[in-house]
Amino acid sequence: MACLFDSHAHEPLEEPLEDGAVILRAFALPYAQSLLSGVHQIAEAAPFRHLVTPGGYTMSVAMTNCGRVGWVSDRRGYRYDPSDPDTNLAWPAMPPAFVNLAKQSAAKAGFEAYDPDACLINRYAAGAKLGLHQDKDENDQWAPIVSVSLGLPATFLWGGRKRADPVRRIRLEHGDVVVWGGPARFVYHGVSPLKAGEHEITGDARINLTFRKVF
Ligand code: MD3
Ligand code: FE
Repeated sequence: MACLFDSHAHEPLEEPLEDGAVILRAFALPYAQSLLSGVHQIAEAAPFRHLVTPGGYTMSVAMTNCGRVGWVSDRRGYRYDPSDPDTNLAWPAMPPAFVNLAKQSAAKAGFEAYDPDACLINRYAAGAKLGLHQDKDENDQWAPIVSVSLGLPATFLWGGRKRADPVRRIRLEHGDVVVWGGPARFVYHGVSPLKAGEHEITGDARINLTFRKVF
């Protein structure tokens, strides 16, 4: 019988990446169904949309949010907004399963009392990508960003503190959690164009949750 963890069989479940950053392989696996049903509920109230960058490009990744604030972008810039500009309603609350997983993951990585304000939900279809960037729109620059990968696997690009620093490629699979805090908070990172495929739970998509302490 195939082992649930086959794809990670030759890796430790906890991989330190650098000071402040750790991969928790398969840590979200037991919660995947519950997280995805949360995503579907959130998307009914706050539909996925392709945001426009300040430079005028439409992002290939579709996004929505839950929590006290949500990350949005338009021609005026990037910001955290307490309401969804598409509906003018408050973002849906973070489901308890989201909060619990974020807190547990942060604690495992050594960040106690994590209380995320926002969860940005990214949906990747085949070909969708995220160029190298830093996440700098949060006021708290020490609290970790907790990332949860669901569905199709992706190649995560992990660079350094400068854009020109060498980039490593890491495969992130269904259920993998990555915690980036403290000194690792401002590394450049991105996602290579998603390879087409079929996942038994998410179909043709990859879903990524990123929890953020904004205030
Ligand atoms: C390292 N998302 O939403 S998650 C993003 O897979 C984002 O959708 C990617 O980058 C995704 O901003 C990558 C891993 C991640 C997220 C945030 C980080 C790594 C990070 C912030 C600082 C350093
Ligand atoms: Fe990011």
